Order: sequence, then C-alpha cells, then structure tokens
Amino acid sequence: MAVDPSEAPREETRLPPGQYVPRGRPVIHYGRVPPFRPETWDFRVFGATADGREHALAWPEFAALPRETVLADFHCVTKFSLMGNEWRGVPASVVLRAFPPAPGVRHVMIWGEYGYSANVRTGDFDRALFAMELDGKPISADRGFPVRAIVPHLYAWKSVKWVRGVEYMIEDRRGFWEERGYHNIGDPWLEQRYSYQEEPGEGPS
Ligand SMILES: Nc1nc2c(c(=O)[nH]1)N[C@H]1C(S)=C(S)[C@@H](COP(=O)(O)O)O[C@H]1N2
Ligand SMILES: [Mo]
Repeated sequence: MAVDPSEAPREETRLPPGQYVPRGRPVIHYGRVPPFRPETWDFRVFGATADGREHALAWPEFAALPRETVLADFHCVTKFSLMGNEWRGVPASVVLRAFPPAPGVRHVMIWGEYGYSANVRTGDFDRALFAMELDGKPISADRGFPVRAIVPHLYAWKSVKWVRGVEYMIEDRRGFWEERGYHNIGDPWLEQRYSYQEEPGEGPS
C-alpha cells in the first residue's frame, strides 16, 4: 500500500501545541544501541493471554506477519517533532488477533531490549505498529532495528525501539519514563507531558 504524503494535512496544522520542527532528524534514546542476533531474537507475548500461555515468535515467524504502511508524525516530549515518516511493519492489531488477551486486559506494556518499557491502554495499542521499515528502507540500528513500536498518536517515548515483546495487563503499571515523572497516557494534543498533570483515573494509583 503506497501512501501519498500530499494527501495528508499540512505540517503546521499537524503540529501539537508546544512542538516545533527541528533542523535535521534527531535520534535519541537512553543507553546503548543493542546488537541484533537473529538466531536468539524472539518476540514474546505474555502476561494475561486468553489461553493463559506465553507465546514466542522467532525472527523468521515475526518477519512473515502481514505488514501495512502508516504515514505518521512523531512528537518527542522534549518538544521536537519529526513530520511525515512512512513506517511499514506489522500492525499491533495483527498481534492482538493472533494472540488474544484475556477478558479484562485493559493495558499493554511494550518491552524493548535492556528492560526499556512503555505502557499503553489497549485501545491505544490497537492503533500501534511494529515498524521494520522507515521511508522504504529497513530501520537503522539507532532508530530501533529490527523492530520498533510506533504509537503515532502518543508522545514518542511510547514508541519503543528494539522491541522484544508485549505484556498484557489487567492492572495498569508504569513503564520506564512513566515511572520517572512522565504522563501515564501521553497524548501530545492534550499536552499530557508530566505525571503531575494526571487526572484521577489516568494512572495507576
Ligand atoms: N528502547 C528505547 N526506545 C525508545 C527510547 C529509549 O530510550 N529506548 N526513547 C524514546 C524517545 S524519548 C524518543 S523521542 C524516540 C526517539 O526516536 P528516534 O531516535 O527515532 O528519533 O524513541 C523512543 N523509544
Ligand atoms: Mo522523547
């Protein structure tokens, strides 16, 4: 499926409050870029699965899942935005259908290498993509090769690079940056940047 960027609304109207378009295309993450070892790489689906079991997909199995293309902007909470990225990969909805969560699951923890994590509500997860390509090429190592999550409608710290799996959760729990003072939901259009802005019910108690 090809995406025509000229059909998207203009950049100015796509910029959430407080964000700017930087020169260049910043790369940022906490810690080091992990190596990719296809023989040992797997994608785990665990926690409250419908069948009560943990599932693991080896690299060839994950890479064979159906892919889609998504044109999405990318908003870092430090206020830069990367506009008009064409991501291609496995929709999270494909993972949800292949390995359904148990009834009662309302949250998903997306796990990356080295224990990086981000929590999202299942409704937000359903709109995410496990991207393997950016603008027609495999994602570069520093942007998350071989697989990164893209949660296009939430701040970019939720878009976990070097993804290794998802955990279905009945109770909400904070991920890496959410534990360190960032908003549990992180909607850039509502400027949900910090945990002190959370309304009752928006975060785990
Ligand atoms: N595994 C992992 N993923 C991560 C991060 C990280 O530190 N580790 N940083 C997040 C943050 S804060 C941002 S803004 C984006 C940056 O993505 P980019 O380097 O492709 O611009 O990655 C997100 N994904
Ligand atoms: Mo960020």
